[in-house]
Amino acid sequence: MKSTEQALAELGWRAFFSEQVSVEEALQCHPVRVMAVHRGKIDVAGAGSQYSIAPYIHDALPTDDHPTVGDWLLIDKVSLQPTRVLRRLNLFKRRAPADARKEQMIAANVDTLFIVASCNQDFSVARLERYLVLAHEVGVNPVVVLTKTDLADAPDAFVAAARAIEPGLRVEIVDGRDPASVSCLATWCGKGETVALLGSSGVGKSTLVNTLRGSEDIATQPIRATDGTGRHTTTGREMHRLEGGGWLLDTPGMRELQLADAATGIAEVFDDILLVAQDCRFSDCAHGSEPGCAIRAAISEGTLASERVDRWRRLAAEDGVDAGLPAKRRR
Ligand SMILES: Nc1nc2c(ncn2[C@@H]2O[C@H](COP(=O)(O)OP(=O)(O)OP(=O)(O)O)[C@@H](O)[C@H]2O)c(=O)[nH]1
Ligand SMILES: [Mg+2]
Ligand SMILES: [Zn+2]
Repeated sequence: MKSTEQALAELGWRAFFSEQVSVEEALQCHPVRVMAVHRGKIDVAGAGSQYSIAPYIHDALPTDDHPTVGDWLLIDKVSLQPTRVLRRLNLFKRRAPADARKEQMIAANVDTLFIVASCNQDFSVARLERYLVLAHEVGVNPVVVLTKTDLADAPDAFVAAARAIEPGLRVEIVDGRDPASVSCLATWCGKGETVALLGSSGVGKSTLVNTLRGSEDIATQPIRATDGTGRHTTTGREMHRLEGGGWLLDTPGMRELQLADAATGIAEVFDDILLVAQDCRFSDCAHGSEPGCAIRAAISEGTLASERVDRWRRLAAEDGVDAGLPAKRRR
């Protein structure tokens, strides 16, 4: 029989979480991980137990502390009410599509992010960059997973376009329906590891989860023939267990990923541009018509791609950070 510690470790429990629980608290409460958030209930799993709690219990928690998928909650052993959400290793969030002033939590306590995109007309470098910015902002290791290699005439072109975004970026290309093809992803899915899948609708996130689990449990749906977009088949965020003990967090395809407070992530993904901008004559250069602009010079010399600079400026403007540069010391 599994010990409680073993069972928790398989759910992703580690020192970072246990260190947050005092001895008295450990006597009164037990930890559970949030497996899924539905409209009417939250599914949780603990050592040897799986159950749902009603969302009304949210009231018992401070507002900032609402649980999201991947969170660890402490549950009072007697009342079976959650007492608090444990501090997170990391938290994915975005601006809510309906209200830009609000943030929406996507997932917590993730070890690896699979950024899923497909090798068809839906492929977009700008979108991949957005997800990469998010991964860097959150501090989670990203892996770009390009699906539908079987449908592409020149799959290598998609891989090259993805690799060009960032030196050293991990890019895997798969037929998401083929177990042998997706086996390259198993390295990130070890016991107790949590992998979140993000990407547009129809790119094949749920298909990957099904294939990696060797089951057909999760609903998938063909994309629209007209424009290659998905049908928003998955509607909730949910963790799925792999036989080897890892966890895949499937999410609904996003129409748009509006970043929230992503200045750090933007600076990391576009560090090549920021490095060049340090040579602009003016520290507040907007890289428009200022004299001595190193960005414009690099574009005309062909060392920076103007499309990439445009995409950087768009993201930076959207994020509300100065598209110029933090002030630096000049000689
Ligand atoms: N040919 C081919 N089809 C694929 C591949 N991966 C996924 N598909 C198909 O693409 C369609 C969409 O796949 P889903 O897994 O539903 O996509 P999703 O990303 O989960 O979409 P949402 O749940 O709407 O976000 C399905 O018909 C899959 O069979 C692949 O590698 N090759
Ligand atoms: Mg899906
Ligand atoms: Zn400039």
